[in-house]
Amino acid sequence: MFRKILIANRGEIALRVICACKELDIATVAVYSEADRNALHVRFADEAVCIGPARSSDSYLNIPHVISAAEITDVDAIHPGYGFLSENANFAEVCEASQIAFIGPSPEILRLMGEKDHARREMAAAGVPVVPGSEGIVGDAESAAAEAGRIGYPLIIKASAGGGGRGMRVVRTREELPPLWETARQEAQQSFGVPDVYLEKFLERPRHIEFQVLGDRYGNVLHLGERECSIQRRHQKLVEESPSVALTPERRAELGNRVVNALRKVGYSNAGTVEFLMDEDGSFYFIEMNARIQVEHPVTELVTGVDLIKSQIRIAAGERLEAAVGPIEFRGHSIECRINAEDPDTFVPSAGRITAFNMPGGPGVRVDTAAHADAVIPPYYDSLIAKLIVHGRDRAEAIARMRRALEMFVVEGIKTSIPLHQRIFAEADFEAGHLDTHFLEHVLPVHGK
Ligand code: MV4
Repeated sequence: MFRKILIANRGEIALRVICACKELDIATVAVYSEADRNALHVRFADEAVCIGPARSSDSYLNIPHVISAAEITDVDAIHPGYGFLSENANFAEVCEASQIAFIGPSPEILRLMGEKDHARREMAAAGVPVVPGSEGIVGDAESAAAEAGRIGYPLIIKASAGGGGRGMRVVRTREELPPLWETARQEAQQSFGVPDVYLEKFLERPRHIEFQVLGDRYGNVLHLGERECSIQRRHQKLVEESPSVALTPERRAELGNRVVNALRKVGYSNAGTVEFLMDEDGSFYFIEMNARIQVEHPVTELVTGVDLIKSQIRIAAGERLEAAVGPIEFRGHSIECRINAEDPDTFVPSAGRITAFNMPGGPGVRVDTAAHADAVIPPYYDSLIAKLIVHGRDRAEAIARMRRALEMFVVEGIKTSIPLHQRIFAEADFEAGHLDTHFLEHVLPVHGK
């Protein structure tokens, strides 16, 4: 097992990784930017190294600075958390070259999954249903038109290097294709440095459902069920739950098996998430794979009993899957609300000092956060300040717990999304499980777009 791990991240996920290390009796090194000197991940790590100015590109994204911190503290592994360097194949390669274990998939897998058209082709070849679309990237306007004619309208143009919605364009008619194909390529070039785009049939009102997977370094892979993440705005998820009300046990087993078999074929190791869209008619289509631990991993932890971060660490240290994961027991229902430091009506980020802070507790409630009374939320990073996660014997109990926990969650001094979550949990459609990716626009018209 590792002796010492550097956590190349900040906020709640850095603290979450520190929790796992403490339970495994592994020493921890925090890295921090000048804006995070007084952050809790710095306080609770055994050692801490400042890696640069507030801006992410000067600190948390600066590979030489992170590797230097790892070298001088003599760690044997780095946990990248999510975001920042977590899916950066070059970073994983530099870690390997420096004889530091990267707690995540291999650089080859990171590269494959980072090129969405390649991931799509690989998963289709391995028996996972994908959205009907183009064979790889479409390199010129003529082949785009030909492919589009074959796929039919509406369709969606996606950047191969994209993710999180950037570089996407919905095309409704033949006439719209040439200009939108051009702007999508320009946006892809600007955002990712690569102009490559591909085409998919556009699904109008899909659900977003993803499978959590774990693989070891010996070819073993398992899945830990799904998460329903349909409630999102501008590709930022707001509420996630497990299990999804849209899946029967048979369907879950069938899709889960396909996912596991495909990832065995590609040699996937460590934690990952396979994203699907579910059509109105119940069909499932793979869209992309996230080769990292995700923000919403706690809902899977609460319904399976598995500690995903400890599993990641054990797998990276060379343990076999069964030992690394431990017993799995699917039980009850879990829901997470992402509490953001932002105006609940306009979604404008709200940085500043937290003057009062009360976290809910009691049966079935978990809060993952690095926020506290008197903490200053800097304006430089993601606005997520806490994850409120509940567990209940069934969905109704989980919803009741979330409602009372939201009521008992007090954050003063900055604006938060708590009031928005309270409106979501008051909706009849939410209670009935009638969800799709347009839920927010239709249920809360002011919050559309
Ligand atoms: C789609 C889709 C419909 N059809 N792909 C959004 C984030 C990225 N992971 C994939 N996304 C989507 N992919 C096909 N073939 C719908 C979404 C989508 C979406 C698209 C445009 C505007 C808002 C959206 C909200 C959620 C999902």
